[in-house]
Amino acid sequence: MKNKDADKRTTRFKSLLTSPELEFLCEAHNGISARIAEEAGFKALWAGGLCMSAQYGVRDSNEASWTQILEMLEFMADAASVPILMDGDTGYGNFNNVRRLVSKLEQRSVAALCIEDKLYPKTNSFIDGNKQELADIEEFCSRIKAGKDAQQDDDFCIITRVEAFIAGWGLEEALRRAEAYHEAGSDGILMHSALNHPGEILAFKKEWGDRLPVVIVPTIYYATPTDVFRDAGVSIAIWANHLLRAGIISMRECAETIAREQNLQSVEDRIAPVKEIFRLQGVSELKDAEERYLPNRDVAARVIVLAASRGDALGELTAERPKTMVEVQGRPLLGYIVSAYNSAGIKQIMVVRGYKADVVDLPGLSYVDNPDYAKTGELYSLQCALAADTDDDRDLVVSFGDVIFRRYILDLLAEHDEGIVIAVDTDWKESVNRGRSADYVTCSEPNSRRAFNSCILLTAAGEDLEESAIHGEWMGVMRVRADALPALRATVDEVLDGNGQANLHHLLAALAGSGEAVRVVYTTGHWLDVDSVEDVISAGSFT
Ligand code: SPV
Ligand code: MG
Repeated sequence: MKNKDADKRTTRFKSLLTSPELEFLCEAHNGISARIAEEAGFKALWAGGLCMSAQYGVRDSNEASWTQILEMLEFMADAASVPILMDGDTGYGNFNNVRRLVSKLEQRSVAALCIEDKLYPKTNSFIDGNKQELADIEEFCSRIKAGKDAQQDDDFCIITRVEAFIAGWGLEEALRRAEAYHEAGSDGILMHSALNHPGEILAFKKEWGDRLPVVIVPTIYYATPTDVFRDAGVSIAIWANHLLRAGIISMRECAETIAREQNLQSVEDRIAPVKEIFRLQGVSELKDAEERYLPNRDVAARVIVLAASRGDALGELTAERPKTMVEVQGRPLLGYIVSAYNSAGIKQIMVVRGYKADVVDLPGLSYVDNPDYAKTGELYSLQCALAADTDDDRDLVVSFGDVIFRRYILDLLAEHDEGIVIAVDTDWKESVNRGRSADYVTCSEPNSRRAFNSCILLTAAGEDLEESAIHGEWMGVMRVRADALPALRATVDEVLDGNGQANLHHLLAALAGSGEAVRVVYTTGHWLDVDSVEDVISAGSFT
């Protein structure tokens, strides 16, 4: 269950503040630093004005607007699950600005706010601190009261920061202010000091006792052993700027090195791998979510293109190259095939090569060779590819290196849910008339208007079907859904076992015969099987 009360970030922050233990907050200034600090084990984060403005490249003088800071806080609260204490500077104005700020922080799951008793626009405490003017106590108390009244969640905390020591006032002023803020409803006092020892802080704590939890920022008195704070009963110590300072050194070193060396070799091992960025961004969660939410057919399929044969009928045209590399208008057939797939969003294409394998070398494809191409048929090439590509989580499209087709045919195949879907051309008579061998099919129903909406299944396939039994010609494109891949693999092996020279129509026939539903999508034209020199010429007008 999300958002259980005890689990709320406000509640978690409040219990850190009020626990008797000394707790630590680490600075973070954007989403990725928030995640890094959380992973390092910090139970809460400090969104400090100094680092938040520095990451925008501006001064800690309210140059970044409060909404710009808020925008970044939203990313931080999304990136980390631990509570965040926002350094709200002076509250960006008077009581009215503070109450609006509190409600916006609550809306963005920021657990707590710290405001300091100075005037807007503020300056960082370490820049001429003793020239800084403090707020009127009564007016500042109205900021605290309005903030506390505005909060919806009882556990939202407002920490009040006393700048008396910074501005050069003494212990008495520090105590007077802290007590006034206590009475105004503050949940804790952040007592700041710019000395290089904890003298002011310890003196305050001694007088203050446990009236409210005390928070400190030991940036300048960094050398003080932490046990000193623990023994004094401090509630929270904030490491306020250390991730940004670490980043500055690392980034500068890296930038200077690669600017000087003009290559990346000497830095590569000293910087986080890109995979680490992905991990911090939570890329794996997105992958899981895609599996849960995206319909399978939207996951781009992978492709096997069978292109091992020479294409003897093309004569001289294939003396130096296989048919798939024969050029039409200056571009090989394979190029057109790849374009059709790419435009359907499919990039993972494996090509089975055989004849003149080394000539088949278009970039961006993967290749597997069928060294026995001269003695084997199409199905053996498919088996070679299936052995090399075992990624059966994704649908597979199989087609030929000499068949070009319009991209919409791929979309048609993807529309259906059956395990195997094939595109069948109803204009098969042309092939019969030309006496060319083709992969004819018989289906559960011939094409007709009535067939438009029915589920047509393949019942037989072959090159020598009786004309009276032919309903169409397979276009040489088939889509196999991931869950049908085991059946496909088994049938490929089985058919090849009986016939090493089997072609794909043998596979189709075996699948249909085995009861595997092979869905037929009827269509007409918009594809070309390049078998002859005339076909190459036609291909010129097709494209
Ligand atoms: C900050 O981190 O922005 C602080 C602490 O306010 S200090 O920089 O010490 O003022
Ligand atoms: Mg600050």
